[in-house]
Amino acid sequence: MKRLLCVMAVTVCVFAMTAPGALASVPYPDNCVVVWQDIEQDAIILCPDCDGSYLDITVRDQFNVPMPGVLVQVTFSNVTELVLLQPCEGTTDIGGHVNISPCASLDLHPDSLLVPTSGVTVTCLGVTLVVNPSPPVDGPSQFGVQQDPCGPGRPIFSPDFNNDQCVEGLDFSYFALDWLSCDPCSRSNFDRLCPGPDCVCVEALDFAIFAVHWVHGPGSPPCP
Ligand SMILES: [Ca+2]
Ligand SMILES: [Ca+2]
Repeated sequence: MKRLLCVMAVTVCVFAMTAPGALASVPYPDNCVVVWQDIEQDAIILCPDCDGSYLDITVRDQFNVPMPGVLVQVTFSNVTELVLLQPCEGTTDIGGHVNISPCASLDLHPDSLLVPTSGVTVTCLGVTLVVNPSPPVDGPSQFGVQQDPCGPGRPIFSPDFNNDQCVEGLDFSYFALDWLSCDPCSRSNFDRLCPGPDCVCVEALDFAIFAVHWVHGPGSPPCP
């Protein structure tokens, strides 16, 4: 009997030691929400001032409980022209929520007239939450990420074409070179639209988006 009690006591101790680990919270992708916000027709627009498209992320565990204080990281792939100006990551708040706004420029050759595309992966505590996050359900959906005519992944636009981390005159010269051109995948076709009966893809609405970011750059004042 004494021996049986001893075995039971050891069993209880082992269970008590292992149970917390077994019940530890881990991010559970099916319970997480990751969507792009402030995008144009599924295309990502990134600015060196970090005020372009952003990822709206909520992390929940296997019990559907929000996970506060966990680091979420975003990585881009297959886009050598993208220059991230700081780590693309953030820590969730008490509700398990974080917005991550990539701060980035492009480093395009003047002759590279087409927008680059990229895959995007969001991870938390070593768990992949999602690959190629989508816009909100009621958001833009002109192109699916798999069948985007501009390439695999999502188009990555930036009004800072030349990676001097300032949206200024040289960028305007890139835009002016593309003005009234006819290619839906033009690096300057920020809204992805080619309105009207004629093929004009880079026009006033694209300039309006470009102008929003004029003289934007990191820091304050943003541009030297
Ligand atoms: Ca620039
Ligand atoms: Ca356009």
